[in-house]
Amino acid sequence: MVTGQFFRKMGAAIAAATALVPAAVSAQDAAVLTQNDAGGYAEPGQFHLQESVTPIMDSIVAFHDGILMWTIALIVLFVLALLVVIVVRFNAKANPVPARFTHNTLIEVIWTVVPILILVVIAIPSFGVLSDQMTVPDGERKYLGANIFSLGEVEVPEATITIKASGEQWYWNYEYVDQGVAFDSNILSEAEIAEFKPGQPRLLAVNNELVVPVDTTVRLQVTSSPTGVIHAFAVPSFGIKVDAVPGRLNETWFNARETGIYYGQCSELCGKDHAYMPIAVRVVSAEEYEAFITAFAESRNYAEAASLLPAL
Ligand SMILES: [Cu+2]
Repeated sequence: MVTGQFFRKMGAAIAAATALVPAAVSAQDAAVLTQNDAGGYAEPGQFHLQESVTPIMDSIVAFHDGILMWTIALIVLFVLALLVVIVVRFNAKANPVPARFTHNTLIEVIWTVVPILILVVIAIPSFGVLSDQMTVPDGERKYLGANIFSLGEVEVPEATITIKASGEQWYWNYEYVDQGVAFDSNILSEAEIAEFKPGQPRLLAVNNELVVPVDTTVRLQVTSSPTGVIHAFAVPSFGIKVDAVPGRLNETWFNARETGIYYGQCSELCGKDHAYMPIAVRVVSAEEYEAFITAFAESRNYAEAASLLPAL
């Protein structure tokens, strides 16, 4: 759709214009960035959203760069113009005798109705993206993808893998539901990163990453330990964020198209170590995943199975 494309391009231009200050990236950071070149976490000094690797994040980026940035920019310009008019025409010198009226029915109706219309225009694609996130693909349903104005553009294959992420105090537990095997994922200290996973980002690197195959639809069930508290599972590059609630099984999905490690964080204030329970999802090739999951299901030993994957 031509208008959709135009709006998206202009929106991206506005977003880029706000990022005039270049990101200050030191040589050390640059090394880390190349290692994770798929953009699995926010870079130092970053503007704009993290790089997208899923259809859901594509639609979020399109929504943000398109209709949302346009709406915001036009409202800002309009308010600025009103302020300029007021300053120039209605200052004490230019307008010594002010008008005495206090009501104007027409203008009051307009400034009530127009914001409602703006919200409706924003809400329609927003709810489309939201329902996409919440509906696990069955192979039939169409998804919005990078062009949220042409409904039904992206096809997503049926979910073939089910993973249950459970928020614990304070780390994540992941279960490969089909195989019935689970493991804990804990944050690494800076010393541990230097020793075991050099180059991985501070406060985001974990000992055991969640391993998933590329180009595969993963059904993600999210919950919290029965005696625990509410957490939230969020991975920005995937465009997912779901509450992890004790006694409740929430569901979302992702289908990552690039290999790499994608980081996220608990996104519900959950207690003393809320900031120290990062999420790391390692997307590998189908063959690598097959070797990993077969070994893990057999040995029930994560470290042993993960040693089959290429070194990080
Ligand atoms: Cu938490």
